[in-house]
Amino acid sequence: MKTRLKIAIQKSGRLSESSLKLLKECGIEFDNGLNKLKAEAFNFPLEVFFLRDDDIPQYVEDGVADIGIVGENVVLEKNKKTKTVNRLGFGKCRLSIAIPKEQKYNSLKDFEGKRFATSYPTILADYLLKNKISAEIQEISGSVEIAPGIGLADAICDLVSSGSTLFTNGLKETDVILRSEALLISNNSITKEKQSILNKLLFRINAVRSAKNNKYILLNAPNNKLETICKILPGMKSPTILPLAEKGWSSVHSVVEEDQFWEIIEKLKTNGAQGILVVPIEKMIL
Ligand code: PRT
Ligand code: ZN
Repeated sequence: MKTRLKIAIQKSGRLSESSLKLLKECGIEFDNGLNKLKAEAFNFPLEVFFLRDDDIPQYVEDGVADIGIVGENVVLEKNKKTKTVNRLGFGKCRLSIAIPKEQKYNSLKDFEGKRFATSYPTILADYLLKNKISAEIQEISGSVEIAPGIGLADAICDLVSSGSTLFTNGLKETDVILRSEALLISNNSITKEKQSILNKLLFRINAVRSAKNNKYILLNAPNNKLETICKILPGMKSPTILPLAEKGWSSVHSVVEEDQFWEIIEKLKTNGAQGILVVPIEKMIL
């Protein structure tokens, strides 16, 4: 039987859509009909398991799945023996401490002897220990944000993304314990054959992710400005320069990183670039 790499992804939740999208962008096709527990890819040696995110680290440690996509917060909380292969850049959030907004706050010392409610007792206990604070931790599995209001705790430790859950529950963030994103984790001892499938998958993931962080840019420039313009453009190697039909002008093609994008465009304009076109890149092989 052909070897397949087994990947665990979240069945339904905040990471599901982006995990499926990533596999799709890697050109991997499978049937993910509702209520399916697993699916075999048609065009890549991959088998996909749809699981609860909390179970993924354990399944990967046990080798039931070879790899998995799961939040760093879950990986650290479960503390299983797995390795992180790649950071995936989605599912970003922070694990923070929050208290009722009317309460004064000076420093972590204010939490000495206080009661916390959290779904992340391991990470929180570790953080408090490192900061030499002794406090009581009450583990609860959901709706942590209501704990101070019902007198269950003085503070909470929970995931935050926009902050609106804290806000609507009259809480304010005091300390960020962890900044988390989705990780690709792997079993500690996968076979050579599976490792080579994983390498192929990683190659595709990296191509997809670099493409997302970069844009293809085309512009026209007078030849006497080419030198300055080429200095502004970082490019993968050096920009491509093609003569235009109009004498004394060239077309310049290059790749720019998303986070430097606006700064570069402004500089290009002030240095004589015209007709600037910016195009998304689908895949980028470095
Ligand atoms: O059913 P299953 O166990 O698989 O899913 P789940 O309900 O345990 O997890 P899910 O789908 O809620 O989250 C999956 C992962 O998404 C988490 O482990 C994080 O890695 C990541 N993630 C990113 C988040 C958030 N952002 C997030 N905002 N997980 C949860 N939240 C919750 C948070 O707990 C709080 O209730 O959203 C609320 C806060 O959001 P804001 O925008 O109001 O601040
Ligand atoms: Zn969960």
